[in-house]
Amino acid sequence: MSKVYKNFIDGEWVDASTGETFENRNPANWDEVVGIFPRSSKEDVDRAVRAARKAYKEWRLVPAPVRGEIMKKAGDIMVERKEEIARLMTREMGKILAETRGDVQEGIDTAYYAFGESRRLFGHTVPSELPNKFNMTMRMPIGVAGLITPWNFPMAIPSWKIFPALTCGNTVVFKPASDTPATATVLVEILLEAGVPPQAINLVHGTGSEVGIPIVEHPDIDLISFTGSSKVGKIINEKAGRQLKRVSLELGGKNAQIVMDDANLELALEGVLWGAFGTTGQRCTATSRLILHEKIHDKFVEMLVDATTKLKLGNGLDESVQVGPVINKGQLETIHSYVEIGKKEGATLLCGGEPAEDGDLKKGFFYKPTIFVDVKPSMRIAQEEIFGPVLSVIKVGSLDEAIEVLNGTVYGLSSSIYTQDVNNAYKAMRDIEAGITYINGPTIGAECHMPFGGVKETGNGHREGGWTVYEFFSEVKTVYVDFSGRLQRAQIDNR
Ligand code: UN1
Repeated sequence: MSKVYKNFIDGEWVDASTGETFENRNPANWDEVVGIFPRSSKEDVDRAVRAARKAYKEWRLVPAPVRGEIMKKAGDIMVERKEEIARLMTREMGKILAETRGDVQEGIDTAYYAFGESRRLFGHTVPSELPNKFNMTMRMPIGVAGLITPWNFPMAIPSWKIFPALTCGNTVVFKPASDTPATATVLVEILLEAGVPPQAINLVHGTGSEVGIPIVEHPDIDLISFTGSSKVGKIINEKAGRQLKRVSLELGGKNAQIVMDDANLELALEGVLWGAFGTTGQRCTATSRLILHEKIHDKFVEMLVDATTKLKLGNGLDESVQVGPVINKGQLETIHSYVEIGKKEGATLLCGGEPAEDGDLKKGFFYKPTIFVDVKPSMRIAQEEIFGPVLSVIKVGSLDEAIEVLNGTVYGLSSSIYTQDVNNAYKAMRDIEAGITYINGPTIGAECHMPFGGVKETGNGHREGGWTVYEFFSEVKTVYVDFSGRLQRAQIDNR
């Protein structure tokens, strides 16, 4: 019997008001049902928002350091349950154990960072232009936060949003991806055990259109944080914009790694293998373009293909496996359709290019790590986000050309350059159009206490992670205290 999960609304574990459910299956073995989940609707969202609104009245008045202690406790529980959560996550979305352990660790780091930050929600004190007057800013919570998260980082990304939202004094309505509802449920259980007031965190399972959109459109939700595709992000921004909601969007990427002729090639090889095929290429930050200097192109491609064809695919619970399945059948088909497009566009396929179906692999959705060379920057496989293990290699003649190619997409999330020349490195830091640039490291691997986000169609200017996400989840209030005992007119009485 598969485990039956529930929503958490208004302090109770409940079924969806529709009475309907959906299944969550293991992408490495589609016969295995991980759990049965409530398929919720607008009615459930309405109840969740009412509860969160009620809870906000008290939660906003709890001292931030006390809220922070609850986050610390949640981090402690995650430490104890790390292995169990990692295993559940691997079964639910496929990535290998080393990575699901990393995903839980990112949640733990984020909890502990929130604990520290809860004592640092700084405002400013600023001199007044008038005598006997005091000016300052304070950080205020905003209200009810609607948090909509993807399946590729089932613990880390919800943690990036929920911990700072709560630490700042907001209450939460949380809709996790319907491919990873089990990990999300564990996170909510942990927050409750740690002491978050039950109505301050509400979990509503279901689809984007039936639950996500009602959250975005709900007049009593004040802010939205969403991670997902640029296509959906634009719809959300438009709908939320009509109500002037604050919206943070973390969207697509077409991240590139540049390898210069002076690079340490062994290091660059390890970087691209991890960046392109780690998490089966299913990160917003995944390396999906490799920009090679012509002087090292042929040699590097040979090293790369050799190493790529040796990667071991399989069920992520097997510790010797390096690449897990892709998330579901639909995604497998999308990836394969891009491979067909690449071939038609005239790129040369060097390895992969088809589903992997040997033995047990056919029970799940596996795709062979794929490399195209002779890719032109304008080809669709070099422009569009694929979200799978497909790498497009582009040859260039100089650093300027490499940066121009790197910048030549609508996205701007992560980027990387391998070079041992300090001048190249600084030029890249300045001229690459991306929210994140790694020097001699792959495009993946952000740390939770640093700002995370992108430029252009990757987002709308906000940053997750670090101190910057606390700016998103709080509002600045400006306070003037006049202790002169008389009316002092700014701009007039002091002139
Ligand atoms: C994502 O792909 O959506 O930097 C997030 C990284 C991870 C987070 C990725 N720490 O690759």
